[in-house]
Amino acid sequence: MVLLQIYEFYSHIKLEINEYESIDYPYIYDSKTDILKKRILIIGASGQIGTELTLCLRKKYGNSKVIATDIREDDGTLSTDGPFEILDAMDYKATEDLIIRYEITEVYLLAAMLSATAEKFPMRAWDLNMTSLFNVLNLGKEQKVKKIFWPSSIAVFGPTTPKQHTPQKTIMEPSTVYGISKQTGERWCEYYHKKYDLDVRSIRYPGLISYKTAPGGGTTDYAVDIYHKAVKHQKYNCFLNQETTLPMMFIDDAIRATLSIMEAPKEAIKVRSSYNLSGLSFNPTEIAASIRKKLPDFEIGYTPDFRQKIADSWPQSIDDTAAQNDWAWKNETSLDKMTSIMLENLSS
Ligand code: AKB
Repeated sequence: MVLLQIYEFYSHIKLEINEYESIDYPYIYDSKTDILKKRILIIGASGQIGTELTLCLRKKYGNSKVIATDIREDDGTLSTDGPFEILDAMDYKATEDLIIRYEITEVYLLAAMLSATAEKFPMRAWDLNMTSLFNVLNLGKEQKVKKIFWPSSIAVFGPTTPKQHTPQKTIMEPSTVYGISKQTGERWCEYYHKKYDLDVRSIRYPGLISYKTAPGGGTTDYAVDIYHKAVKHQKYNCFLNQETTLPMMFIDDAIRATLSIMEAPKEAIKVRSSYNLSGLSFNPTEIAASIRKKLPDFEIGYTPDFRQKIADSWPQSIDDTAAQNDWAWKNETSLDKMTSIMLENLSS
């Protein structure tokens, strides 16, 4: 009986190592022991990035190794094949309990209030965005977790930032609550790294476009909403004006970037605030033109609202040389390719 259990234990490990070896990801520096011990906690897993990241990390490391959490009940997407727990990202004790119970080694903190909603609820946004970050930074400082991922955003830039090919280091005077919280968060990540040698890594995401889970409360959300209208053969009324060019990215590229930065060796990560990340840059007219290549009758109209001012304060394109040099980042999906994938998946 004991022998059988020992056999089962070792054959399980062997299977996991073999599964791991069969997956072809470019940046794998962890030892096999690290991989076997790896337990990942995703906070805010039901959101736009969280859903896809959880599914991808489970595929890579095994379903039981990736614990998805969110403040909302799951609809079955994340709880069917792996562990799912309800967690309020602002609750330090509950976060700590889960980290201990599941022997967590890495945390991805994705819970946040985005730009448009944050302008409506400034204090709630500040509370959520900062408290959740301090919770995980302090758990890291106490060595309860080894590695942390925290997303920043192009919202850290402001009206005085150069708009074209915005450099990694430049003037940053964000004019939105969300942008102020992300800029502050970046400073704290860098501080915890320098002062406590905490391995916290971050990316300044552009607007993300995906079909599995809708974004919620962002200024760049129009670039997802537009596809939902197009597949229903309805006209789209855009809340930004036709000239509003913003940095954007297809979700597959964003997930690949997230895995790459997290898997790069510690010494390779030279920016400990957050990395610029460039994907696509387009305005509403250009995305509509891309849709029309597939759906020639598609129509768009424009009624800019309060989100126009937010968008006008952000860059139009991003220089991501640092990410390219430090962890070999390269965007892959073009606007037309993304349009094909979005229309195909939203139609089926
Ligand atoms: C938003 O629009 O608020 C987000 C972002 C750019 O961080 N998508």
